[in-house]
Amino acid sequence: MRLALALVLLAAFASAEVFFQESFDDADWSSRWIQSNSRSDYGSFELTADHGLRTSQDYRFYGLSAGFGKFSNKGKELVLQFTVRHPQKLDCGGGYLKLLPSTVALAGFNGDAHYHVMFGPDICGYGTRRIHLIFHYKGQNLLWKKEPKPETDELTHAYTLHLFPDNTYAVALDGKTVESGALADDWAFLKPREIPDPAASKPADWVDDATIADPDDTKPADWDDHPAEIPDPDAAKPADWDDDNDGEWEAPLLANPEYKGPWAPRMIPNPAYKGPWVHPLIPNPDFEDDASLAVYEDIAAVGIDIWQVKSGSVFDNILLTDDAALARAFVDGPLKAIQDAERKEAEELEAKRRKDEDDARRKEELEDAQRRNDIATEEKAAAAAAAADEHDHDHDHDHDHPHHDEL
Ligand SMILES: [Ca+2]
Repeated sequence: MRLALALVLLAAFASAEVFFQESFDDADWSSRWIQSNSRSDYGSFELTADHGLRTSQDYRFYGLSAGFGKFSNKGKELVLQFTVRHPQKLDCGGGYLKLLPSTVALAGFNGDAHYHVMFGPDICGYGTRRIHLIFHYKGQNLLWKKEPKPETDELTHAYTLHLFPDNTYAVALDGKTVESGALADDWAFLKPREIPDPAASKPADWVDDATIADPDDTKPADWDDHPAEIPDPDAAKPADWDDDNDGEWEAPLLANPEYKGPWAPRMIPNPAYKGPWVHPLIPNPDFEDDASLAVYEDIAAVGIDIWQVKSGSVFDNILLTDDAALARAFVDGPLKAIQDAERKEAEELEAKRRKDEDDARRKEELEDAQRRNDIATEEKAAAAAAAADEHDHDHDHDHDHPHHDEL
């Protein structure tokens, strides 16, 4: 059915160019993907029952990639979309893809390999929860200045990167744009257009003070008439105070409510102040404009290069195309169906969990009641036995000490 849908979509978007598409729905997927041998202890991927690619071992690096005929996104839109699901409640691990050039030998693909773009969610504890979007540019991997949050629930989510030929971009999560803008604004592709003029410096006589003491303000003559502290008027000399031994009695001091504090002249705006000094800018002689940011002449493979603490993440529905409508059609159609099915499954699991819990509690209550019943029965039996024993004892007593009338 999915294949039929894919064909319908392809027919509807006949002009679309699909550079790579992978849904792991046929048995040949493993012939298309190359397991890296860069490490000997890579975690292995396995297919899920519903045909997704799942990480299957905890505390492992994963290195897998698939090549395709190389293409350039120069002058075209480029859309990279894929789904990833973390049903294991991912504590720490990557869920992103990389676009690779043909110069990377896929059999040795690893974290050091050159890549064009890295895109997708990255989660580690509560500290790292971001959608990564890294572009390689002139020898550097540029980190995104923005850090939009990924989904951290257990549903399948679609991450979509949309690059436009006018050096703008948009990133969507389940079809909803989470960030967009100019590449030059959100990554440090270009050097700043302007720099502070190195020939300019703050004049030595620049006035930094916005306010000054009012020279016309003078201290009132009676300002100091009220000291900070005064003797407590309510204090009385103790009756047993001995001036000879204790010295002359003085009342303890209190804060004086009349005291006005140290005098300071009022402040007024400084007529000489011209505002903070601003370093004048000049055009940056090192600035080089570039009309083709994030343009890659040789896009030839998609790679999964991640670390996972708790495995179970499922990658699927990878699409690399120049037609956003094709990506959109997946998000609006199949993705909604996938998520609905997963919500239903989660609800059923939850209902089953509750039922199992109820059953277990009821069983325990029954067993508890049975135990109490058994104990009561045992106690009753023991009491009866004790009573009988007492009775026997009485008889014994009778035998040992015959009644007087028997004597
Ligand atoms: Ca699939």
